[in-house]
Amino acid sequence: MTDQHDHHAPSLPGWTSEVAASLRSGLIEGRIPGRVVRVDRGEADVATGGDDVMRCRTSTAAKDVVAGDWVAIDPAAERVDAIAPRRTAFVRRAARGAHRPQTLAANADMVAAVHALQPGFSPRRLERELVIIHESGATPIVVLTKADLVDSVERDAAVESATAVSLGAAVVAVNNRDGTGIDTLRALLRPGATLALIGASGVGKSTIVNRLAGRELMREGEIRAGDSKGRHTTTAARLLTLDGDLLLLDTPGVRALALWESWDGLAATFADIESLAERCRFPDCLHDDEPGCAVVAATADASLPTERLDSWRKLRDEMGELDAVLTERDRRPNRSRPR
Ligand SMILES: Nc1nc2c(ncn2[C@@H]2O[C@H](COP(=O)(O)OP(=O)(O)OP(=O)(O)O)[C@@H](O)[C@H]2O)c(=O)[nH]1
Ligand SMILES: [Mg+2]
Ligand SMILES: [Zn+2]
Repeated sequence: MTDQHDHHAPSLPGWTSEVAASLRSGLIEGRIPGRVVRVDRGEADVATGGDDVMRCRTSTAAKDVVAGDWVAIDPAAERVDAIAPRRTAFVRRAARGAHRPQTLAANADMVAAVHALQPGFSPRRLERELVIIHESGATPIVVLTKADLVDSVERDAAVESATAVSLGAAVVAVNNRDGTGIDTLRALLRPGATLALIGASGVGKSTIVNRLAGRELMREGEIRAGDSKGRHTTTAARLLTLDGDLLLLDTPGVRALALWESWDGLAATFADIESLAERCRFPDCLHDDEPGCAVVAATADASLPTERLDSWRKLRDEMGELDAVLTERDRRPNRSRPR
């Protein structure tokens, strides 16, 4: 290790005074700051300044470290000792049926929900992703790839549909073959800010990284005719620094995105429903079959698409079921307590 680590302004990807403040308590004697670029089989690759990357074990307190995390490491022991509080965190439910969260990316300033135009764009999946992105604290953007595989009518329809459900988020269609749209996407990035890319396997996340970088930093999936099945080319999330200090966090494709507690994210994603709800007769209206429901009324006059209300109900119920289990679990210790 070098001894040139200045704790006040190290040359780390995305370092800010805010990060310095969040790490201060972890930087006890002998510890240095770092940013996790990759986690693999319980070991973390940590950027420690310049081009230095140190492979570290993790202490018990830091075993849940993920790519993008700011950490305090013990360079002599090659060990991550503490994780700084996350400014943003992209968190899903570990698996349907599991009652624990799983963080896929930490400290992203923006998260791109990446979808392929071919075999087809799903606004319902996008809404689910937007709930998690809003809950994460990051700014959502939507990227529609493989524009070369559909005609312009189909592309424009998908852009319109994505724009309608993302309420003001930037929507960019790209063709990774000839690079169309990549400059539009690049213009949304800021030096020092981290863009995480999430989405199903095979939609082209790593290819976007390579186009933005102008060289092959990440392995891309092979083209197999007649087979659009996910092949999971990227196996671990990875933080990359491009020239110009643009930070990208490429993640492995995920098939299912079950929701963890994301009530604020749900409200932000469905701000249209939230604002209609202010005119419901009952302040605790569930927008199911209550009289005087302004949300249901809006579907009747087509100002709110029925599929959107259905989507909202589905996500609400999914989280409601999780809530019920978690509440029950929290109550259990009290029950066995002697009266
Ligand atoms: N025609 C076309 N193919 C694309 C485009 N973008 C990506 N691909 C191809 O789609 C395949 C999958 O791309 P990847 O970048 O590996 O997909 P990924 O989202 O990173 O997949 P995982 O790492 O498995 O999550 C590769 O064969 C790419 O060359 C595009 O805009 N047009
Ligand atoms: Mg990939
Ligand atoms: Zn209502």
